[in-house]
Amino acid sequence: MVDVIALGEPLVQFNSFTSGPLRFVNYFEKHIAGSELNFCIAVIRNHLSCGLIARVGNDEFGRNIIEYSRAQGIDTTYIKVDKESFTGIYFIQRGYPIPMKSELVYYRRGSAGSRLSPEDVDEKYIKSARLIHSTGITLAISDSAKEAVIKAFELAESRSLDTNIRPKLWSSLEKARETILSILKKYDIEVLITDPDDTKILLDVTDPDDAYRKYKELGVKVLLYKLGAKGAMAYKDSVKAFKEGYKVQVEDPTGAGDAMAGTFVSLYLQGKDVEYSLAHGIAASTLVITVRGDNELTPTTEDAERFLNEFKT
Ligand code: ADP
Ligand code: CKP
Ligand code: MG
Repeated sequence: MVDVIALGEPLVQFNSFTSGPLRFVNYFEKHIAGSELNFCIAVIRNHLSCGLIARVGNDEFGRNIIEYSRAQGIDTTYIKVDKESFTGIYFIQRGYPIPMKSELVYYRRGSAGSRLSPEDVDEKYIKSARLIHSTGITLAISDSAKEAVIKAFELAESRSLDTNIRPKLWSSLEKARETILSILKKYDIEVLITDPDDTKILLDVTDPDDAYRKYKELGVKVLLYKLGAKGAMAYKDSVKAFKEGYKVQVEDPTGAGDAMAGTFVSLYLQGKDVEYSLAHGIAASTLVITVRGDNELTPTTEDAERFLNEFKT
C-alpha cells in the first residue's frame, strides 16, 4: 500500500551530450524519465511512498526502467512487462533553435507504455492510496491509456492532474482541449498543475487569477500555475502565493514541471501550506534544470531546505 499512485508511460531518454541540432550530435547520455515517473521520484524524495502503474516492453530498456524505479524507491508491483511491444524512447535536442530550451523527439507510437489499459488498474490498490496522479500525456498516448486514467480517477479518494499538453501527441489541440476538459468536468481535482500555454488552449485565458477562477468553477481545489523562468504561483481558497524563479545556468529544462509537481503534492499531502510547498517545488525544479536528466537532482525535503536557506541569486 502506498500514499500516492501515478499512471503513465516511463521512457528511456537519450539526452544530447552537446547542444545543437540532433544531426550534429555524436554522443547521447541515457536517463530514465517520463513525466509520471519523475513525479513519483519527487513524491518519494519528500518522504511519502509512491507507486507507478505502467507498462514496459520485454527488453533491456524495460528492465532498465524497472530496476531504476526500484532503486529510487518506487513501488513497481504494477509495472507490467508487455511482451507484445517495445519500451518507448526519446531524444532531447538542447539549446537549438532556442537557447536554454529543449525539444523532445519521441519514438513511442505503439509502445508497451502506450498499451496501458483499464485492466492494469487494480481497484484495491487504487482505493488504498491517498491520491492518484496522471497527466495530459497519458490521456494523449492511446484510448486505452486514457481509459485507465478514467478508471483510476473514478475509484480515487483524491486526484492530481498535470495538463502537460504535448501537441506532438495529440491529433489536434481541439482534441486535447476536449479530452482534458471532460476530465476536469467529471472529477474534482485536489491539485491541478498547469501553465499559461495549456490554459490558453483549455480555457482561452492566461491571466493567473482568471485561470484560478475558471478552474475552481470546474472543481479544482488547489492550482499550481507554473511560469517558467519567472517562477510559479499557487492558489488555494483565498490564498494566493507567488515565488520567483532563480537565475541559474540552464542545461536542460525538461522535467522541471514534474519535479515541482511531485514535490508540491507530496508536501501538500503532509499538511504543509501552499507557500512552503511552492518554495520547495521551485527549489526542486531549479536544481533539475541545471543538469541533463529529469529526476536525479530532485532534492529531499531537507536538501531543498538547504537550497532555500543558502542559495541566493
Ligand atoms: P514545465 O517543465 O512543466 O514546462 P516550467 O517550464 O514552467 O514547467 O518550469 C517549472 C519551474 O521550473 C518554474 O516554475 C521555475 O521554477 C523552473 N524553471 C523553468 N525554466 C526555468 C529557467 N529558464 N530559469 C529558471 N527557472 C526555471
Ligand atoms: O513537463 P516536464 O518537462 O516536467 O515533463 C518532462 C517529461 O514524459 C519527460 O520525461 C518526457 O519523457 C515526458 O515529459 C513526455 O512524454 O514528454
Ligand atoms: Mg510539464
